[in-house]
Amino acid sequence: MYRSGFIAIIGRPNVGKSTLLNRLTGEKLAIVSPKPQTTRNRILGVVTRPEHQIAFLDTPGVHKAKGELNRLMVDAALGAISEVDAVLFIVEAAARPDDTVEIGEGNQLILQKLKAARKPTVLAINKVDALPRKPQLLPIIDTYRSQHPFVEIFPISALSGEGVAELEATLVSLLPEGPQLFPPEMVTDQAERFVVAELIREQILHHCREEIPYSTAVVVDHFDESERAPDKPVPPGKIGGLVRLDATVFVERDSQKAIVIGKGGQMLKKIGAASRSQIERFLAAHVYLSLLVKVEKRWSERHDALRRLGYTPRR
Ligand SMILES: Nc1nc2c(ncn2[C@@H]2O[C@H](COP(=O)(O)OP(=O)(O)OP(=O)(O)O)[C@@H](O)[C@H]2O)c(=O)[nH]1
Ligand SMILES: [Mg+2]
Repeated sequence: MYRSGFIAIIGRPNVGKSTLLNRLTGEKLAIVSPKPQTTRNRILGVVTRPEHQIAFLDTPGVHKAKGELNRLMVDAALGAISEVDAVLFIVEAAARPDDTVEIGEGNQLILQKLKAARKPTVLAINKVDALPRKPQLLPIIDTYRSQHPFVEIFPISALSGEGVAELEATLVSLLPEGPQLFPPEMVTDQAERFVVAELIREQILHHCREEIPYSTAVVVDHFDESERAPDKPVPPGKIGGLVRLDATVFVERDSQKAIVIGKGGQMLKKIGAASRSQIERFLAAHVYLSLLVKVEKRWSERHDALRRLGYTPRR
């Protein structure tokens, strides 16, 4: 019996949702960073096995949204719950010195939505590798078990892969019987252009601090693949042809533009070099990358700008 269906990955910012999506699919589909609110769109990741196909939806972290971009992000995440066959709720195995567990506002909101949705839900407690003592898991499990009738609760590490296969097996059991929904070789529906913009944004997240990550958007203006190797797919690890890219980094204020460019252009140079090597690996091609920084005042608050920058709902 073949099973297939959609599963939404929901949780607070920074709990490791995108890391898990990448682990499950074996591909880097979603960017990851130690800073919260990294993911801004729903990201499809399809896992195809001989007995099943799971279409995972990675979502932005659920938080108390201030501002329009953040409101769209939280809507995209919570809205996904009603569109899927089952939900994977992720929390972090954060231990406090006295072993007490605080659920927190974001998780309370998610629990509320889960109750209303009545979808089969599995809870994964992620980052167990970072937990100093395993017994610290027990109060976390007990606390969440008392909050919701979860199908099952799994301690996992998206980083090391611990517990992920068992988690997948349980998730499959929640899907209906049915045929493949996507061609088996299809891992995502993201356009290369979008992934490239995300890879650049990931490097900005890694190189810049404070408000810069939250005020930055990236758009690829030109994607010229006329010199790309015609014999795609290029063998793994090999690189073929050249892709020329022009991208714009949008920030909200002149002061932010100065920081992203840096003294004598040093910061932008670093961001560009790091982005280029990531993009080369992703496209399996040599990349010529030209980066421009522009101020777009209050883009994260304005609907016209949000639409142009790709932050209105895609599905
Ligand atoms: N130690 C440890 N760190 C992890 C694990 N999973 C993710 N992380 C780290 O946690 C941070 C956040 O990971 P992401 O995958 O970006 O988290 P997210 O839930 O997608 O975050 P948002 O997109 O902001 O909602 C990164 O620094 C990851 O490397 C894990 O299992 N163990
Ligand atoms: Mg994410």
